Amino acid sequence: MRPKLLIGIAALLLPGAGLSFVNGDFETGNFAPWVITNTANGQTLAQEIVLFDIDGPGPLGASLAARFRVGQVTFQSGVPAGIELTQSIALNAGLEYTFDMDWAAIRETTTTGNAQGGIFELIVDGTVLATGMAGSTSSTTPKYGHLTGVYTPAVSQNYNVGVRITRPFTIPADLYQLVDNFEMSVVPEPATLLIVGAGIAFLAKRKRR
Ligand SMILES: [Ca+2]
Repeated sequence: MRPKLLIGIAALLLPGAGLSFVNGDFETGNFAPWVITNTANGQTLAQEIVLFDIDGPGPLGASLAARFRVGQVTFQSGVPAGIELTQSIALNAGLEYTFDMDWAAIRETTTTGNAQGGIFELIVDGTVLATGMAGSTSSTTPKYGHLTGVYTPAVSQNYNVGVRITRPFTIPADLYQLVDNFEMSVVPEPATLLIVGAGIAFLAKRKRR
């Protein structure tokens, strides 16, 4: 067998290599299998799937996205609070995973900027891989962003992967945070590829005899 073919087969056979988010683009129209949990002193006054252009002037068009209104339950100066939106994904030790997602913050009608439209953190079991901050956000100054983060688990097990959305204030009337397009890719280690590749080559050789 040719080496390129071997590597291709090895990538397919590696456990977890083909896994990704389920309903990472929210096109089912509901949240399953995502789990929404409040952070300490955090809450959301909305959790819904709506049609939204997640990158505004960017190349993406409108599609279904997850929409929230997050913030503190009780005002606490300078302590961000809100929710975590995660799902359980099996990750394998030693493989390098890249996670991607899009976020936006917008006020529906209020033209006055809210000081912090939303803080978006890409998380794996609470570990922050990347952070995006909307900053001042109004109906005329919506904010858009993309997060990319890399994670290499030490242990093969299920991890809660997703986004933490918080604000250091209580929740104003019409300020929304939106997320969409959660994606995951994995780069198998060359050493692992070699071992799996050698195994396939060995089996292929035996079969020919
Ligand atoms: Ca979508």
